[in-house]
Amino acid sequence: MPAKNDGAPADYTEKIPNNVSLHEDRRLQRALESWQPNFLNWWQTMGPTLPTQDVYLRTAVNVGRDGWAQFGHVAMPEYRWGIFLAERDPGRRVGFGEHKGEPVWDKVPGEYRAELQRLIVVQGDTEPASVEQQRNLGATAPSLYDLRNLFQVNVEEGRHLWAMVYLLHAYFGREGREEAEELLHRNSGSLDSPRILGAFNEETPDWLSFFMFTYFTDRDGKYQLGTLKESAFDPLSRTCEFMLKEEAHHMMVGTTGVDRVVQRTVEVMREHDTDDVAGLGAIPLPVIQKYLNFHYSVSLDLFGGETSTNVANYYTAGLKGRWLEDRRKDDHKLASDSIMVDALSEDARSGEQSIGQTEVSALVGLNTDLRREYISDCQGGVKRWNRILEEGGVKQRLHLPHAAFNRKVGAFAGIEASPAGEMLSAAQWQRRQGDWLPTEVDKTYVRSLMQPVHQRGKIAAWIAPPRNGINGQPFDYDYVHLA
Ligand code: BYC
Repeated sequence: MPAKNDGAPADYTEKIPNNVSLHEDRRLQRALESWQPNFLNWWQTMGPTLPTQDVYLRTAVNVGRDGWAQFGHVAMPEYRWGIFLAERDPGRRVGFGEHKGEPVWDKVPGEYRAELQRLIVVQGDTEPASVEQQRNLGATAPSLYDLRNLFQVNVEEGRHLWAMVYLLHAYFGREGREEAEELLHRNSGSLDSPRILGAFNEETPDWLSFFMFTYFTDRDGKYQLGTLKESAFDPLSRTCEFMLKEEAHHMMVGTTGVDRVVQRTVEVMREHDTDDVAGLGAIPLPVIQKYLNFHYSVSLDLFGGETSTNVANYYTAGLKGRWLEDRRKDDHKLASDSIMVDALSEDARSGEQSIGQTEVSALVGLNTDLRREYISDCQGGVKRWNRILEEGGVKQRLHLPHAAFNRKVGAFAGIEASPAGEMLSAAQWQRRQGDWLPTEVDKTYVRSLMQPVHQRGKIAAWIAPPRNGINGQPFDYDYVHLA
C-alpha cells in the first residue's frame, strides 16, 4: 500500500522530506531511501559541473497557500529534494472521459496500469534529461543572478524527477522500481540509451539556447503537466499541481531571458546605428530568430502526432485531460465531436501533396488541441519581444515559424517547409535551411560570446540586466559562492 498522502505537513526531519506520511510505510520508505544514493550519484556525475560552495536557492517546504518555499544559501548536493503532493480535495470527481462524475482514484486501476506507467515514465524522463542538457552552462554564465537561476531550474527538475519516482515506487510495484532505475540510466544524447523524447536529446550548449529552451520546451512541460493535473488518478493530479507551481519560475527565466537578450541587441543596434551587431558583442536579430525557429519547432514535436489513438484512449480512460478541462463548454466526453487538424492533402489527380487540414474525431485530435493552446501561449512571448523592438525604435520583428517547419513528428515529419509554410523540395531545403536554423557559424559566434561573468553585480555585454532580483534581493546580491 502506498503512503497515506493526505497533504500532511512536510516532515523535514526525515531523510526524504515529504508530505505523504512516508514514515507510515516502511517498505516504500526503504525502497526510496535505497534509490536516493543512486539519485545523488547521478546528480554528481551528470548534474551541474561548475564547482560551487553554495547557491541562493528556493526549497519547497510545504504545499499550502502561504509560504510554500524558503530561500537560503545551500550547498547543492545537500539540497533537500522532497516529495510533495498538493492538498487533497476529498470531494474531487473525474472531470472527463467515460468515468466522468465518478470519485477520483487513489489507486491505479488494473486495466490502465500500463498506460499510466507509460505517461509517468515519459514525464519523469524529461526532468533529469534537461539537467543533463544544461550541465555545462555554469561555466559560461553571464552573471551570478543567471547562474543562480540555472541552478534553481536544475534542482527543481531534480525534484520533479523525485515526484515521478515516488509515483512509480508507490503505485507500480517492481516494474515501477525498475523504471525508476532506468530514469537514471538513460542519458540525454546517448547513442545507446537516449532520453525518450526528441527535444531532450538536443544540446543546450549556450545561454541563448538555455533561454529558448526554458521558454519553449519548459512550456511544453507546463501544458503536459496541466493535462496530467486533470487525471482521474488523484496522486498524479496532485503531484502535477504542485510541480506547476515551481514551473512558473522556469517560465519566468525563459521569458525574461529572451527579453534581456533582445533588449541588449536593440541597445547596441541603436548605439551604433546598425543592424549588424555581430562584431559588436551582441546577438543579431536574425540569429535570435533562428534559435527561436529551432526551439519552437522541436518543442512542437513534443506534443506527438496531430492525430493519435493513444491520446484518445488516455482521455476516454480519464488518465490525461485537456488544458483547463473544467472551462471547456462541452460534454467532456467528445465521443461525437470533431476537430480540424493540420494534415498533408493529396491532389486526387496529380498526386501532389500540399499543406492543409482535415477533419477528424475530437478524441484522436487531442494532441492538436493541446498544441494549439501551447502555440497561442507562445505567441504571447513573441508579442512581448516585438514590443521591446518597437519601443527601441527598431523595425524588424520576430515570428513563430509555421507548424510544418522543421518537424520530425506528426503530419509534416515527411516533408520540408519554410517558416512561412511553403512546401520545399529536399534540394531547396538543403540550400536554404541555413537561413532559418542556426548554422555552425551562428553557433560559433554565440559560443564566442559565452565568457563567464562570475563577479558580483557584473553582467556580460550580450544581455541586459534583469529588472528585479530574486526574492526581493538586488541584482548585485551574492547569489552564488563559487568553490
Ligand atoms: N519523440 O501517438 P503519438 C517537461 C512516440 S516536457 C519521440 O503521436 P502520443 C519538461 C509516442 O510516445 C513534458 N517519440 O503520441 C520540459 C508513441 O510511442 P508508442 C513531458 C515520440 O502518445 C523542460 C509514438 O511516438 N511530458 O515536462 O499521443 C524541462 C506515437 O506517438 C515523440 C509529457 O510528454 C517525440 N517527440 O503523445 C523539464 C507527458 N512524440 O507509445 C521537463 C507525457 C511521440 O507508440 N507524455 N512519440 O511507443 C505524453 O502525454 C505522450 O506520450 C506524448 C506523445 C505527448 C509525448
